[in-house]
Amino acid sequence: MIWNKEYECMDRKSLEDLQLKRLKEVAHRVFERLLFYKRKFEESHLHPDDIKSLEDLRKFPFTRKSDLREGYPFGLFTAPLEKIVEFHISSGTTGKPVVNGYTRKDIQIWAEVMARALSCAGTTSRDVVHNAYGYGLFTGGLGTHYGAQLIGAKTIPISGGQTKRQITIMQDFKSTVLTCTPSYALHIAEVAEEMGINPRDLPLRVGILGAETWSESMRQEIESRLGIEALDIYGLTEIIGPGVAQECEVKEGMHLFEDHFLPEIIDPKTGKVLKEGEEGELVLTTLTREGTSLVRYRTGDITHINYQPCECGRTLARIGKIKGRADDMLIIRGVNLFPSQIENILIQIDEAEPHYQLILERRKGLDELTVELETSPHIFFDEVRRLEEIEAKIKREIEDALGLRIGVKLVEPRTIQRSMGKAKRIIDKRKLK
Ligand code: DLL
Repeated sequence: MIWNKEYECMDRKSLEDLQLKRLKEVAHRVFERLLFYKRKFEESHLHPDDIKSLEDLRKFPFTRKSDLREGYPFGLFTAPLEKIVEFHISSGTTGKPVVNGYTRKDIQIWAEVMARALSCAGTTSRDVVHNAYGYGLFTGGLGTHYGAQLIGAKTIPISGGQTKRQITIMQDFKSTVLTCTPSYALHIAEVAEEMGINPRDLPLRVGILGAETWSESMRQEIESRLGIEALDIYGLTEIIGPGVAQECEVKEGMHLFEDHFLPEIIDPKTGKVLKEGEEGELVLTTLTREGTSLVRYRTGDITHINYQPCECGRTLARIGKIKGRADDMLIIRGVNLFPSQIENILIQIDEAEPHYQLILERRKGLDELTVELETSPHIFFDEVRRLEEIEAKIKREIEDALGLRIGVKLVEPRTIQRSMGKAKRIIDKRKLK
């Protein structure tokens, strides 16, 4: 179902005209309202009036996460504080958190893009949306909530946690759409099985899963265990939260709501804009936001873009599955590697569960990577020989695929901590020393 045909199926020329008009407005907005942008533009000898075409944006400087942190809490707001009606704050692992301030109009935009996202995954007013994204400062819960309300779907604002209760509520209220992180979806399946319930018998039909990287194999695992269609949703606090891009039933990338967010893919090293299809860092400019307008924000997320119209009828460009964050890329003895590449291999191994962590250590000056993962419950942990065989098999498969020597350690089922939100996959002990 297409929520807003006018904008989601626009011909490219009309869309580009609209983007250019909005881009000019936003460039003026940030220049006139923030000393930060005024200085930045002037240092590059640029003025908002220099934007005559969409390509002219390439001359403009980037905005980085560190800029937002320095502005904490209100320094980068592009609307007066009295117009702000809601804050969201991303926790961030280092330094100060990042804040987004929303005006009333921004909340309406958020509801609109999230209604599009939910509809893109087939949600209608007849659905019961089981919203297990965290409510609170995290954008997942409320963003999904606003979209579901706009559609008129029945929303269960359950948030994360108390998984057994979640399953009972799903059964009693006939939840049809599950919204949560992919790792939590898998945990729901696991807990249902422990309760003696076949997760495929739950009334769920589709999962709208995001907020962390997940592989194609993880999708297949979730789809077969829960008996649902699992679709990807992308977004980030700095731009709006979830609702920047959403996958449709064709499952060939996420439609990016380009009338609100203007994408570019750049080479993260040189900053040069790359061609359609080339892999690089996603850069976004907000075209309609009032509270926090951002020009050329470097998301740190690695993907590619495809401008070909989709079978589903939407003309909006699609971004590929997020491969990882530029700062998540591990470089181990010279080999570049994203955790999702390891996940893709692990999920295909029958003797192990897709619960894993990557432990990075430095031994005698060399970086060593150990993959810790749980055995399937049907493998007996006291069968030492069998465990060694499985470890060796996994080691071989990863080494063959990635050309990198690694360690593999099997751990007992349920020993790797489960997450209600984003899973923690990397434990970097090199930084702890
Ligand atoms: O995770 C917003 C969100 C909520 C998205 C619910 C989807 C669903 P932050 O906490 O600010 O916001 O984290 C943003 O998470 O820059 C990506 O690195 C990562 N991320 C978000 N969606 C995906 C996805 C929310 N579908 C950061 N695939 C982003 C991979 C994702 N990574």
